[in-house]
Amino acid sequence: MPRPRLLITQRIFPDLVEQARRAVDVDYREEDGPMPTPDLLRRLAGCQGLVCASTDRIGPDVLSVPGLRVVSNIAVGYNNIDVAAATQRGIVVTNTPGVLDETTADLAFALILASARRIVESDRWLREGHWKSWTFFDWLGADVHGKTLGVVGFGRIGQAVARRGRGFGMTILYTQRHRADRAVEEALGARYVDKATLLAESDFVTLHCPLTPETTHWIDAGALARMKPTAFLINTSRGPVVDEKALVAALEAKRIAGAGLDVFEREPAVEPELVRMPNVVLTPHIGSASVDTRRKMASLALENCVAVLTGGRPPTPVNPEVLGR
Ligand code: 8YV
Repeated sequence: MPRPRLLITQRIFPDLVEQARRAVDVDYREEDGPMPTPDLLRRLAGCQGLVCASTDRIGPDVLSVPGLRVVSNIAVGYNNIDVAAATQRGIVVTNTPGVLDETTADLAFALILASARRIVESDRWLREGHWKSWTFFDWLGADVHGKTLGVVGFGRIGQAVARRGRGFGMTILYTQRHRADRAVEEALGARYVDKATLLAESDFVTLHCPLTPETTHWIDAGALARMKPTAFLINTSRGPVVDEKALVAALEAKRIAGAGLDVFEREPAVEPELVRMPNVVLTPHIGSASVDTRRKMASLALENCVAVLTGGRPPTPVNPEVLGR
């Protein structure tokens, strides 16, 4: 029996690759960025496992490679993978939930603080040599402590952000399809509200839902119109949850106060108007980007992939029904 073989589409920690090589053969693309599909299709031939990132589009073409058994995403979100097509072909899909919650929540809170307290804008101004004297009215921003935090999507990451909000004495509102356990609500002092209430009452609206047809453009012109003119929108989930053109229009019309955005509709492209706006903080999809967390993500993704290829059970499958067969 030849050893199973997996393909890793981009550069990760080399010692983790070496570790995987003890169990399976590995084709490792030691380059950054998404793997061009023709290369992916060519190199995947003869592999049974694929370890990819959310920048790799895994559609029916990739899933039709003969012998492919598992697609392991180095991400918690898996909207880059056609899971229905994978399930239909009996291919296991796995993701990396749990290991990046706190790191992503840290970034969401950093964007809340940075946008409210104008940290990036004032840093830029200081570096440009504009600081001649302290003045009473310079750089007045908004308070974060004691304000109302509206969490959209109250899963692990949303709850981790709510916990941080509690530490800042904030009132916590949340919305999602189903109400959370009462014990969770109580522990976080969080109140379940509908979309309209959350938008109308929150000083910070922070997005933590997965990207699905239902959440695409969840924040549109109508939603932005319901927000307070003093409110900020924070997005560390997926870009298309926000209608970016509607957001630009709302910011230009001062219908909301500002935004902190880590994800964009057409990454790596960003609306040029957003780049020019001083009241918007922009980061390049770095929600999970700490050394420790990226190690945990890559490690879990490899563990998932190797488990399937060596007859074990992957710890975090997305379509466990395939394993039951
Ligand atoms: C990933 C993410 O780093 O986990 C996710 O869903 O968005 C990030 O943590 C990124 O998607 C690369 O795969």
